[in-house]
Amino acid sequence: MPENKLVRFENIDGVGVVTIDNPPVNALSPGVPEGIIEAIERGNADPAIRAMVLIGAGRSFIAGADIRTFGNRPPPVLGKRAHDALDASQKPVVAAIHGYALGGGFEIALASNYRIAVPSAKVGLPEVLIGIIPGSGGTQRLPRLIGPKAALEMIVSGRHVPAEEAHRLGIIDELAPEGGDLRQAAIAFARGVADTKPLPRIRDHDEKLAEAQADPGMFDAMRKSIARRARGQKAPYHCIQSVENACKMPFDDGIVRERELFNELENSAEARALRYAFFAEREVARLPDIPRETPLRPIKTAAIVGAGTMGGGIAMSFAEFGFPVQLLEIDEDALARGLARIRSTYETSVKRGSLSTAEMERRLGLIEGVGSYDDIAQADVVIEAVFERIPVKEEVFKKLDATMKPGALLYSNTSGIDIDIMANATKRPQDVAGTHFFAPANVMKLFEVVRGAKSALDTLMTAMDLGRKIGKVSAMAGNGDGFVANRSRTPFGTEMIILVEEGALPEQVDKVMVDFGYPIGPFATADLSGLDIGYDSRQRRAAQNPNYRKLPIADHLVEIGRLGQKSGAGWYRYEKGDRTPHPDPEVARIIKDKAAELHIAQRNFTDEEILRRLLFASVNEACKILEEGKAYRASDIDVMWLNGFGFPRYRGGLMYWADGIGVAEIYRQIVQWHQRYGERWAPSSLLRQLVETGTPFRDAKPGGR
Ligand code: T1G
Repeated sequence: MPENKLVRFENIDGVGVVTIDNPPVNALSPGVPEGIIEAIERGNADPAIRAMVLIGAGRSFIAGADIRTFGNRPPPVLGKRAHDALDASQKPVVAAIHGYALGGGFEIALASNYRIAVPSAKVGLPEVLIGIIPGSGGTQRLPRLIGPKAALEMIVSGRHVPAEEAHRLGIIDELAPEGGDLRQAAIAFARGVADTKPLPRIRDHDEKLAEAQADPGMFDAMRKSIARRARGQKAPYHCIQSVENACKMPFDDGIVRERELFNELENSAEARALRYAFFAEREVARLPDIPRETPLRPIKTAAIVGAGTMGGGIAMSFAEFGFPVQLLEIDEDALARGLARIRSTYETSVKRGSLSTAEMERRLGLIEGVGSYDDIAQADVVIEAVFERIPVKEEVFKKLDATMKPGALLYSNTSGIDIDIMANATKRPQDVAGTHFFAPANVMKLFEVVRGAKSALDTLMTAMDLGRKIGKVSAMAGNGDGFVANRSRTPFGTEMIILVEEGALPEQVDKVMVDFGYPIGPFATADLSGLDIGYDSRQRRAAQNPNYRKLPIADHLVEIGRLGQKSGAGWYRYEKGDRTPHPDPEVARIIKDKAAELHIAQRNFTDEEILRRLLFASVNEACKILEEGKAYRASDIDVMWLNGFGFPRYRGGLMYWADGIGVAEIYRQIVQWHQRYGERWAPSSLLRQLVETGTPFRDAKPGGR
């Protein structure tokens, strides 16, 4: 038998140490499961071996099956799976966990007899996040180990559970000292259990399943509780079904049924789209024109200029990930309001139980309000988050240039103002770039890094890395009006209002997008963020471009004080203290009157036409962005829509969804609308090229090359 380079077996004084070595995360790529099976069988056959340890080389235990192989995975070579070999082992196997034990990796640990871990490790079954279910016994073993209720929560959420919590739950048998020698600790543990008979096997213990007999409604309760967020998806429901099976069937029958449910999903559209999103969010970190080894500037401390809603949310993002952050506001009252808003946001989370009081105090302890630029001069990075007015921005960057220590990074949270305007207000434009957060900044994951004409490579690379360090998904964007994310979204925003001019109602458009998978509709979203924000940017665009297509109905709502939720009325009306949008006949009347005034004929719309008008408009703009080289790849734009605009993840993203319809059909439709509606539907030349060459959006090259 040729030596398996991915799985090593060593006899350490009678303990067989099985090391999985498949960087970067020891995924169960072809050869790894086979190597584990061979090692376990070898240990059982070798009289010199009394017990075994499973451990991962490098930074992690096993992060699960190799996702790259999904859709064309070879059947198990040895006709059995690692967890079968573990179940059959006559000698104890100890899983020694550091880094991650996820998916199939965690299932191997669950099939082992014992689990020890360092406190910083994380375990979990995140399969639902890629549109499948655990397929190697996780849905049958975990409920037997921790009870069906706790198992349901872990499997349906897919969350990564810290080792200390897993220890409290009874998943981890022993916590090894952090920074100690896990391998040695595991070998010692294995020696200690070497003579244990019978060996503890989770599959043999049904006691905890009694919880389901006592509360048979728990499965339907879980189905009900996820109904809103799992709309249109199968995997979460298959997870619940498989755990329910565990409580109603013998172990081996449950395993067979688990595999059947898994096979139903492996190649589903939902699973393929979620896999695409998984890899797109890794690909977005690769910057073709910036060397990976570009040195990063060290960031230990941060400062935010402007304690408004965005500034406060940004400060909270830094505090959440342990960065001391100063919040600068010259006006004392404004600073007090900003700090109070942060505290009340935390208090709401504590009330909801999503944050502990101790954690709130820890984070508040990291946020310091200050009143002068001198106070922040020593910060490693400063992010400006003041009003979106050019003169105000220039003033701030002049002050930062005069105050900040040499080498400090000067970033702007502007959502669309030319970065070079801020850079040119300083004598150190190489240290300036855009770092665009999305509202609410402490919640939305997207972190758009905007490249100025003079931004240095380390300024950009450090920004990309900083985003990841504060729990965001960083994506690079070229400079220009609206950068990439907002620019690609703007035609969607314009088209939705023009549809209303032509006769669709806000509630109809919102229903179409909610049915498509959005958490809430675009008109309700606009009311949430405030209609004055859109109004300001439309005024700015109209001032810059005389041919700009005005939106009189939307402007009129703002001019009569309907600003959205914050004024109790916008596209919808709101009851006092309630955020539920109620269709408002007053809005329908305003729309009718304005359309008549503008001589716009009104008509009925099919849901499909509404969906296409909104999304095709943005697909066309995305092609123009790629054409101009303002984004590296179509999948980056998808990452932005998934993490910045709530695009339904199980649809992969705007461009991935568009590829599902096909370049030719989208082009045909856009050409038709160009003839009907004019210039705003002028097809991008890249789109035409893609049709001519039969190239899908995913392979579109920046600059159309
Ligand atoms: N398969 C293939 N490649 C993987 C991988 C996996 N499972 N996990 C990570 N990678 C690659 C990733 O693409 C990247 O590559 C590099 O590793 C570093 O990852 C039977 C069927 C483990 C928390 O869903 O959540 O088991 O870009 O940048 O931020 O029931 O990766 O460098 O070329 O994300 O430190 C279940 C998926 C599979 C876990 C580390 N497992 N991975 O995060 O690094 S289904 C998962 C993650 C399954 C069984 C079923 C994260 C991580 P590259 P990274 P990170």
